[in-house]
Amino acid sequence: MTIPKLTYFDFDGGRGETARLAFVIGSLAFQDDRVSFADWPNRKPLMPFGALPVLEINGKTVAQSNTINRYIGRLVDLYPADPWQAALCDEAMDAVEDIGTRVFATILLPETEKKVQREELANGPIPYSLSRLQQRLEAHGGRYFADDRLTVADLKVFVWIRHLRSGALDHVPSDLPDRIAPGLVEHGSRVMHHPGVSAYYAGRQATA
Ligand SMILES: N[C@@H](CCC(=O)N[C@@H](CS)C(=O)NCC(=O)O)C(=O)O
Repeated sequence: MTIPKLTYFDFDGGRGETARLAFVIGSLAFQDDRVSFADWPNRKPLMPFGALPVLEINGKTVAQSNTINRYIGRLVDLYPADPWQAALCDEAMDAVEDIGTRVFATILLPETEKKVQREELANGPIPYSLSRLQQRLEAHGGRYFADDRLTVADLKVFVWIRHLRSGALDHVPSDLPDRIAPGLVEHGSRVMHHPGVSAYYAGRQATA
C-alpha cells in the first residue's frame, strides 16, 4: 500500500478531522494534504464531487467523509467488525453529518441572514440533535457510541462537540453542549484524554 493522502482544508476540525485523528491514533502514516482556501478554486474541479475530504490511496481516490472514516476505521481497527455495532457507529456519524450539514450551509450567507438561520438552528435543531445523540450514547452504556470502545463515531462526535464549544460559530452559544448534553461533553473529554488524541493536539499547538 502506498502512503495514503488525505486532502482537506487547513484547519483542525470539520469533515476531514475524524480521518486525520484515526490515522494518528492507529499509527498509520499518511500525507496530511491541507488545502488553503486561496488554492481551493484550483483544486476543486479535480475532486470527485468538487468537495473535501478526499482520500487517495494506491493511485485511486475516494470521497465522502463518512465513507473515508469507515475505510480508515477498518484499516486501523477503529470500526466495529460486528454488523450491528457497525450500524450503531454509522448512526452516530450520520447524525452528526445531518446537523453539521445544516450548520455548514450557513457559512457563506450574508451576515443578516446567517444570524437569523443560526439563531433558528440554535433554538431548535442543534439542541434537539445534541439531546438525541446523548440519549443514544447513554443507551449504549454512556462511554462510547458503539462496540464498547473508541471508534470513528466517537472521534466524529468529539470533533463536532469541540467545534460547537470553541465559540467559532457566530450566533450559536458555545455553552449549548454543556447545557443540553453534558454527557457528550464528558464523552468529548474522554476522547481528548486518549493518549493519541492529546499528543496530536499538543503537537498541533506547538507548531501553530
Ligand atoms: N457529503 C460530503 C460533503 C463534503 C463537503 O461539503 N465538504 C465541504 C467542506 S466540509 C467542502 O468541500 N466545501 C467546499 C466546496 O463545496 O466548494 C462529505 O461528507 O464529505
